[in-house]
Amino acid sequence: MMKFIDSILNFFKSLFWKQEMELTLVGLQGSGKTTLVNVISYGGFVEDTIPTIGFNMKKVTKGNVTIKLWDIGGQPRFRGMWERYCRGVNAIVYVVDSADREKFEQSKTALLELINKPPLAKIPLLVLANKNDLAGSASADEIIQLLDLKSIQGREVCCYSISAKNSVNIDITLDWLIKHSSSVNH
Ligand SMILES: Nc1nc2c(ncn2[C@@H]2O[C@H](COP(=O)(O)OP(=O)(O)OP(=O)(O)O)[C@@H](O)[C@H]2O)c(=O)[nH]1
Ligand SMILES: [Mg+2]
Repeated sequence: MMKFIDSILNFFKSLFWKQEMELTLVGLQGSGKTTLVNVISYGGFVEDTIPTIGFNMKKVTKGNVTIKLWDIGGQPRFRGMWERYCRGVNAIVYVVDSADREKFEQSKTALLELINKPPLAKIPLLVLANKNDLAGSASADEIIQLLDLKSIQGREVCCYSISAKNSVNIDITLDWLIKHSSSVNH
């Protein structure tokens, strides 16, 4: 009986308490954006990702939250589109290959160029130091220092070390993201 009442309560809750959010994933090519989207939407690692040409959009539902994910190609020819797809989103997710130290400087420049665009002011930023399963990968603290994340002002900034491949810290990533969703009235 209690179970029955519980399920009825949950049903009503789901009718009235729905949230939705929109996120954009950016970062240099090969940092693991599409892999991360696959992990979030299918719950597992899909090996054969090909470089994203332009962008992909995926809608995922986690509990009462519907997340619209914009996954943008990281190759230089697509970087001009990053800003357009970041406008008005709940959060910008910036993915860094934490094992590719030679690219940190380039990654930092591309990030600063993006977030300094006036229409993107105040949008919360989550930096993900991906591929922490690889030897020699930089920790979250190192990424904060090397990408000079402390110098970013006027918005919330957070950095987690993750592995999309091994599903490490995907739970805290989703928690952070869901905290930044907005309520929708039904
Ligand atoms: N070891 C390891 N490899 C990963 C991880 N995440 C992604 N990769 C690999 O990194 C390569 C690039 O991944 P993608 O997800 O295609 O990268 P992307 O950022 O979408 O690249 P673009 O679409 O070109 O911008 C693939 O071979 C992935 O399997 C990870 O956490 N660990
Ligand atoms: Mg991709």
